[in-house]
Formats: sequence, structure tokens, C-alpha cells
Amino acid sequence: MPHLTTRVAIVGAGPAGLLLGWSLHQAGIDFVLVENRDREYVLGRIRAGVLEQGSVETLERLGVGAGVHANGMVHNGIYLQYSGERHHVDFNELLGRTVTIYGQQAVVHDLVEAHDGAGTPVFYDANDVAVHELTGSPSLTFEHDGQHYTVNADFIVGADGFHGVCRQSVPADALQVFEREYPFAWLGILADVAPSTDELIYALHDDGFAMHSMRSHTVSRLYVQVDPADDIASWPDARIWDALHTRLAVPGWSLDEGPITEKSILPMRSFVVSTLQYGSLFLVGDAGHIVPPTGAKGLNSAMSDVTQLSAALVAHYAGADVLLEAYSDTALSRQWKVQQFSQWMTDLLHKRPATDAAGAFDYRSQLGRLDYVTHSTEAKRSLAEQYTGLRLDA
Ligand code: RFL
Ligand code: PHB
Repeated sequence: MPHLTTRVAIVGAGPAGLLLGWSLHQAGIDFVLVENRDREYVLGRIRAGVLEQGSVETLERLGVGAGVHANGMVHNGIYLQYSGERHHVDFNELLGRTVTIYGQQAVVHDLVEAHDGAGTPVFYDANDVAVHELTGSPSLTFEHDGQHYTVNADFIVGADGFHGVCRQSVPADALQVFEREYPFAWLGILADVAPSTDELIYALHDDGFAMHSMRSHTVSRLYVQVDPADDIASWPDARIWDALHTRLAVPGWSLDEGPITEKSILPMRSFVVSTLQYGSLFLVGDAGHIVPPTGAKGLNSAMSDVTQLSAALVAHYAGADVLLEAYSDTALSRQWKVQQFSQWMTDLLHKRPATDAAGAFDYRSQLGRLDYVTHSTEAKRSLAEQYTGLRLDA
């Protein structure tokens, strides 16, 4: 029965856990990282696509920026579309800032490769992962390759996503949960076809939201708003393309189709737990908060949490605890700004069921808001500042 001692035990090898582990490795701080799925599952998950400028800088600073440099697609802005018209919001012109299209899958690949190369202690495919004594001498237990491990650590970091074990190990009365559900979902596809657009298109149509994103010069990522109760089987490929053609249509532009290689329906949720610390346990990324994907903030928030926590742990081992004590407040203060932006983008661009007068009112009000946002320089600048990523002190 192996018994390990380390400084930081990290649960979850998603982008947050892998980045934190790598950052600690670079700083010479011992860690153990435990993931309950196998490496292929971790490498295969298709999720986010947009990196804020600060997230790209983080990857570069930690020496894992070669992939995003070589294959990331720098975008100067986005298109907002409504009433059959497409408007460009140019972040670079407004603020001198950009975003980079680089799939979460690619970020995770680069981090896994870095860990593999350095031979760091990352355990994939672990079973029965559990955390103990969070307010005393914390430990982590798991089973791996038929052996039962115990890891004693100074700190435990829950980077295990929304459904992970860490947040659930905190007594319910020690955490406050803030939550908001949405009456719609996204159906997302990956298609082997060159993008029909140079930058992302977010569209509000009478039939609902649609969006055109991409992963590379040969792979497109597209989404349509659907009912959360819809079964994927009721969306054969032809129906998806039909909806995309209709909702993304503007005169003189056409959408190219290609073979669909992946499709799934994603529920939408806003969720924040307060605080992000319980004793020696710290929560980062989706373990502590979830946003609907419309603002492209989930991965970026996870990376921002990790940047802060990693700096706080480095300071702690250098003898200063101020940053660690402030971690939850600092991360949540940024997170609530991100929450309101994601909620704003989601409410702006999705069609609520228009069966009653309130729904019909909302839709026209959204069109008015879009008209304002696409024509006021101040409004566009605010959108640009938030989409490209708030600084910690903003
Ligand atoms: P993850 O990625 O969920 O990783 C958690 C890891 O923990 C493991 N785990 C456990 N390990 C050990 N023991 C246990 N008991 C465990 N329970 C779970 C899991 O197997 C997993 O490997 O969380 P993390 O690292 O915090 O990362 C968060 C991001 O994945 C997420 O916020 C983004 O994907 C959200 N998101 C987007 N974010 C952006 O910044 N920009 C985007 O453009 C963007 N688009 C999206 C998105 C999320 C989407 N979906 C699928 C909800 C688009 C979509 C469609
Ligand atoms: C994506 O490319 O998957 C993507 C892009 C922007 C979003 C959400 C998802 O807001």
C-alpha cells in the first residue's frame, strides 16, 4: 500500500489540474495529480475553443506556448448578427486586444505532453478517489493498478470539474451555492469543412441562436440553440444543417457543409460556490463555478484561477500567506464579473419561448440591445474588454 507525501495534491487532470501541476513543477513545488479517467478520455474531450490574450500569455510564460503559437488562430474580433444583418466588433481596433482560437483539446494535449516529457507524478485511470481531513492534516486516497495509495499533502486542490468529488466533500453548510438555469441548450457539431467565416459569428434569429466557430482551417465548430429536453436522435445531420443555414443566413454569404464527426447536446447553467476554500482545500475551475458557454469564459476562468492559486502557493512556500488567504476572494471577485458577462451574452443572444407576452417583449428588447451594442462605440468597447478578458484589477 504505497504512501506518498507531497506539498500539493491535485484532483482532476482537466485543463485546470494539468496547468496547476505544470506551474508548480516549473516553480519546483512537489505535487501529485490524480485523474479518474484514462489518458485517452482526457485527451479526447472536445470543449472550449477561445483563449483570452491572458490565457495565451500564461501558456507562453510556463513554456507550453509552442502549440498555440504554431496553430492558434488570432482573431481581431467577432461578428454579431440579428435581423439578417452581420456586424463586426473589432477588438483590436477598439482596444488593441485579440483572442486566439485554439481548442481546449489542444491545450490539454500540450500540457499532457509536457507532463509526460518531464515525468511528473500524474496518475490517470484512478479509482475511488477520496479526500480526507480537510480542516486537519489533509490526505487523498485512491486505487491505481490494483494498489491502494494514500497521499499526505499540505494542500488539496479540487480541479475535478462540476461533477467532481472535492466540492462534494465539503459539509453543505460550509458552502453557499448560487445558481441559474436556462430554458435552452446548445447542440454542437464538429464538421470536416473549412470555416465559412474568418471570425466567429454569434447570431440571434427568429428560430433561436446559432453560432459559427472553428478549430482550424479545415475543421468547423457550429452550434444551434435547441430545447434542453431534445433528444440528439431528433436532430439528424440534415436538420442541423438546415437550422444553421436558416439562422446564419445573410445576403451574399453561404455556409459550406461537410461530414459531421461529432455532435452532442450541452445543457446551460450558471453556478458559483462560495467560498473557494475550505480548510486546506482550494477549488479551481469548473469545480467552483460554471458559466453558459456564450461568453467563451469557462476555460479562461479555470486558467485565471490557476494563475492566482499557483502564485499564492509559491508565495506561501517563500513565507508569505497573504495571497493564499485572499485566493477565494480574489478569484470570486473576477468570477462574478465573468458571470454577469456570460449571463448578459446568453440573455442577449438566445430566444426565450415566445408563447407569452413577456417572451415576445424580451425578443424585441434583445434586438434593441443588439442594435445598441453594434452601433455604440462605448458599448462595443465594453464588450471587447470583457470578451478579450478582464485584468484582475479591472
Ligand atoms: P474539467 O475540464 O471538467 O476537468 C475536470 C477533470 O477532473 C476529472 N475528475 C476527477 N478526477 C479524479 N477524481 C474524481 N472524482 C474526478 N471527478 C472528475 C475529470 O475526469 C476531468 O478530467 O474542468 P476544468 O479543468 O476546471 O476546466 C474547465 C473547462 O473544461 C470548461 O470550463 C470549459 O470547457 C467551458 N467552455 C468554454 N470555456 C472557454 O473558456 N471558452 C470556450 O470557448 C468554451 N466553450 C465550454 C465551451 C464548455 C462546453 N461544454 C461542453 C460545457 C463549449 C462547450 C460546448
Ligand atoms: C467553440 O469554439 O467551441 C466556442 C467558441 C465560442 C464560444 C463557445 C464555444 O462562446
